[in-house]
Amino acid sequence: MNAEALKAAEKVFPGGVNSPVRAFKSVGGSPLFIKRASGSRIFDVEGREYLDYVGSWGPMILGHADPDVIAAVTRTAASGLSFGAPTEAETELAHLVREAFPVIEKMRLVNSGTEATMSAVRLARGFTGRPLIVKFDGAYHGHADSLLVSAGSGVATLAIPGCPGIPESIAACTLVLPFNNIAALQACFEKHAGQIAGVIVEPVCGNIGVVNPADGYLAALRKLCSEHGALLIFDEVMTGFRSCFGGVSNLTEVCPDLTCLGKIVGGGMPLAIYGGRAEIMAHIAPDGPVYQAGTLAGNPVAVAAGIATLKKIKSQPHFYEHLLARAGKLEAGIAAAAATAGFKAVSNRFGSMFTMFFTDQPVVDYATAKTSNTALFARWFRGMLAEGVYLAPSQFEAAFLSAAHSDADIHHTIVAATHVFKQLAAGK
Ligand code: HOZ
Repeated sequence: MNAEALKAAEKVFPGGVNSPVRAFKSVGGSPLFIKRASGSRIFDVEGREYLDYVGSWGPMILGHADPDVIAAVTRTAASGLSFGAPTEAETELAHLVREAFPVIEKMRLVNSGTEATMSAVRLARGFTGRPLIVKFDGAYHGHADSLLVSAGSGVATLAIPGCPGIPESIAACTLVLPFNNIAALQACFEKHAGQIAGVIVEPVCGNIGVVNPADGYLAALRKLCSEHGALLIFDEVMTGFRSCFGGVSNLTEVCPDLTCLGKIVGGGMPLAIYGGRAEIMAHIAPDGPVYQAGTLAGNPVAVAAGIATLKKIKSQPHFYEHLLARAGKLEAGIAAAAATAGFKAVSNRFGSMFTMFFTDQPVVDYATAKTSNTALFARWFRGMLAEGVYLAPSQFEAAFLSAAHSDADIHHTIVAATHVFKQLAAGK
């Protein structure tokens, strides 16, 4: 049983989980303990089947246990799990990534999104010789000290006001600004002239729920960074390969100096990437003095999963057309179900990821995301779970669609949503 599995886990793990977002703290109940997954479905230890819109928090764009990815991983694992030495497969993956992200001329493979963003920030400081970093309110770039200030994701979900353990001297080097507010950034650059090393941004926010940039916002960020000699860092860990074979930089033609990738690029294995202009990457050791390393970096099994995933996407010319069409249908169907039952809700979508907020105002930043009725979200989450639909257990996250979600899955989800909203409206 999930409740018993949680009790056992609580004896050995804080909160019974190995990442806080997995606990059902803000929605109530016991987290599902997963036994296996296949395609669009996950199966828990009670033998219940769920339509999964968490997708391991984003990586599983092909669906779970995709046969081609599993074959590549199995084949590669049989030849050895880790060498701590370069392989040709790493270069193959890098070429696929460069093809998708022309802004990444050179890159470094790491193990997690946290490592990628932490290293990109260090590189920005090392390259510019400046101390300050700008991030946006509610943005979550992993859990490195300098990026955990005013963070989203689990920090927002658990309403943790400030994280003990981060020295004030480090937090003070991170300046936090509202997203979608170019005047605030302009003023910040003027106030801290010559001190800002870089601006790190999720070009589409994912960790306060999905929030899209206003028209022209990213271009204005680019312009200000260039004018003030600061690097622009796109954290595309969530958005990379979510809407096209590339990321927000491809769709907007706004070129960041550095880009961070994770999730899909590792096909469900621990792999992430940071990279960008060759001139900047030349500062990374051993070419330059900015140090960053990893025993398992470029792990062959993770690289194999990444290559298999990207190649499979690439081999299907209409992959994103189909995926985005289904995502649009799902989003519209759920929004209509909420409206028909009389709930005020706002739905934000980027490609195949989206979030519904229970509020009557446009959600454009963290402040407006927080106007959502999180108690209602929790009831909606529990209702959907009872219907066999597994959503992220937090208002401040996204739902992810995979290529394995069929039209029948979408239909089933909309029917479930209609039923749940009707029950909620009836006060059940
Ligand atoms: N970026 C994910 C949350 N939005 C990470 C999942 C985790 O923290 O476990």
